[in-house]
Amino acid sequence: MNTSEAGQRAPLAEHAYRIRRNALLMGEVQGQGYIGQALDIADVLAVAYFGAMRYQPENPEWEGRDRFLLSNGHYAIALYAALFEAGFLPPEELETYGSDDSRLPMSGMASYTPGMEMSGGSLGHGLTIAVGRCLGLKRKGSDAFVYTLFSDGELDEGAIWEGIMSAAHWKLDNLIAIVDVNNQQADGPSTQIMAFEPLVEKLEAFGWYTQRIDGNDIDAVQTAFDNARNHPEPRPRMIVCDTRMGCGVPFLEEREKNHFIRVDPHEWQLALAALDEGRQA
Ligand SMILES: Cc1ncc(C[n+]2csc(CCOP(=O)(O)OP(=O)(O)O)c2C)c(N)n1
Ligand SMILES: [Mg+2]
Repeated sequence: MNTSEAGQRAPLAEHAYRIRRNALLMGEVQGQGYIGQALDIADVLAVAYFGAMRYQPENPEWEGRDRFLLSNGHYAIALYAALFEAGFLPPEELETYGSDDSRLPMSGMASYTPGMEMSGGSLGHGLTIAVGRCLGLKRKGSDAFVYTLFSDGELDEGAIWEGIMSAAHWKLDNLIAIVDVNNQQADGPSTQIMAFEPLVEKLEAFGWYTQRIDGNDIDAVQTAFDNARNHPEPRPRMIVCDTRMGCGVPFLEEREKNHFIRVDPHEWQLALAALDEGRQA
């Protein structure tokens, strides 16, 4: 959590609502964006930024910070939405999303955006980069955690499994990885493209302390993050999050989808209204 804002934080669900809202506002600017993914991962990001991580938004490179590595670069819109909510970016910059010279390119670039720890785009690299960061932090005697988010489609990448093996080999208890199992990827449902189940058993067999939760149940997410941080064994920690693309906007959640959810120009405002309705419910 932001170490410079003592004690008065909005409830996690309110942060998740605002992260979803920020993502929809950015999506509306460009008329597109990976909005289904931003809506599905908002609860995880709310807990990461408001219930788990240490950081100083005015000093993004603060040495004592926990690191958040976004492996799936196409989720950048989701991370930007969280970085706005966490105070790394001023609200007026939302409308620059995806435009020339913006600090918010469609795919995450570490050198452009405060709080963005790695450049994404080519999938499958976040976990091994996180392993290197964890080793480096341990060597420096730091007690910071490295969080990395990757997606179920990335389980098809060999480098992910090298990361899984090497993190366990080096007993990286400062690594907390989150995999977003929305059962979607570019070519169809993830489980049909490349079978990865039973995922928990596989990860445990590789040596990871593994939890599987409903990634849209914010209390369950908070408990899993707490367990991951406090687990006593010298093992890396994985949180497998089952999520629903479009979560928070019922008509998008129900829409037939395949990696990309189609949103017509007039529907962005409808989506914002539907999100507001859910907030009041
Ligand atoms: C190495 C690599 N291969 C292919 C792509 C093209 N690509 C972009 S997103 C994506 C789907 C990845 O799966 P996932 O993130 O689970 O999809 P989503 O849940 O967002 O639908 C693919 C194949 C890429 N960016 N990098
Ligand atoms: Mg997916």
